Amino acid sequence: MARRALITGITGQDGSYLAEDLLDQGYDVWGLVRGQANPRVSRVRKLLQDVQLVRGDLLDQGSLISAVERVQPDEVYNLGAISFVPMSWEQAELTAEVTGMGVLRMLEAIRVCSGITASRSSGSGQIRFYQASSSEMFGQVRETPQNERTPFHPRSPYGVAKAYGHFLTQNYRESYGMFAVSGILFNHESPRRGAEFVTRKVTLGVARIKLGLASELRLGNLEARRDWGYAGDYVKAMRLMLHAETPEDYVIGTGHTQSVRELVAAAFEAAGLDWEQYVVGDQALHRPAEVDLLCADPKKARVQLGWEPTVAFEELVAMMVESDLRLLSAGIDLEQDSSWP
Ligand code: NAP
Ligand code: F7E
Repeated sequence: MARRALITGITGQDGSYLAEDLLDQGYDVWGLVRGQANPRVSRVRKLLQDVQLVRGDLLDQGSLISAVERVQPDEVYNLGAISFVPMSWEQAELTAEVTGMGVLRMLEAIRVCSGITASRSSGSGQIRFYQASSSEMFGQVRETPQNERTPFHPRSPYGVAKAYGHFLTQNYRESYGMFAVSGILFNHESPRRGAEFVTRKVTLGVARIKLGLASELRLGNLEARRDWGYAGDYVKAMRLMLHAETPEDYVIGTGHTQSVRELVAAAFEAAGLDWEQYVVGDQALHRPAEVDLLCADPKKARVQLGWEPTVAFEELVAMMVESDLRLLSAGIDLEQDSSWP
């Protein structure tokens, strides 16, 4: 019988790639969707014929228990979150509830539905759980590159909420013997990336300028450095972690780091433009506390999971610029269809 996966956050960037990957692997895929007017059709439209949807919200414990009872999953991927770091200062409590407490509610739904208690730990037919942890937990980094043993020093309410979810996942593994793991994923991008994140903001900005739809691009801190990879590669690592023999946490990234300035230069160059003529610094886009430098050490994932990134930074940027030029040239309404190149 096909393995059955339940994905929270299926309408997001990673949810859409993960659903495709699991369908390719022969899985029966279910996606948790929330709200009255959801799912946001842009990213799930093409999947609707293959994926089954179940209603639920990470803010609502009962809905998660009902979803797990209905789907009877073999694997749960918890990708749902408020994931935009600046929003976590504006709505810190909501971020704690969704991104942090949401992990507790999902783990409790699995524990309750599996009949696991402190004296009756998880058995062989257990539900395997993946938590979407983040390199934002490293924050003000203590060492470079960052690996699974690097201490956390989060710099935003988002990073703090992710650290809570990370330790809780570890705690459920140790307390109840659950197969519960966290992937500490560094920034990963794609043509389906939300327009608020810097890579997509830049590639959309470049496409607008190239097509004469805009004359400038306003950005915040150009000196921050990130380890940027391709989302399609990273979702494969999630599946590999749940197929490992033992439940362990893994750092997933490329091992290379670039500045926002380098990202901007590469994106404008991909469209044959000189970025210095168009980019305007905007103090309002700087964060209350910045994460200055992230760079992964993905050795454990390479050695133990056989995972490696396949798309280099320049290739990723060019892919996103090309995709946005195609979308905007075709006059596609970004709110409707942009996320599905
Ligand atoms: P994304 O595009 O922002 O997607 C977030 C998803 O969470 C959406 O499907 C959203 O659903 C869902 N969601 C929000 N509030 C929810 C709630 N109350 N209940 C249930 N679902 C809710 O994020 P992403 O880039 O795909 O990232 C996936 C996960 O990995 C997130 O947990 C993120 O924090 C984490 N992560 C991402 C990166 C990265 O670079 N992309 C790196 C490390 C970790 P709606 O459509 O209904 O809003
Ligand atoms: O910012 C700088 C900004 O918003 C990257 C999420 O997926 O990855 C993501 O978090 C850098 C920061 O991503 C603008 O200050 C400059 O230093 O693309 P971002 P993020 O904050 O790194 C991690 C791993 C996650 O887990 C998160 O969920 O770019 N920057 N100017 C800007 N950033 C934005 N958004 N907009 C600007 O105008």
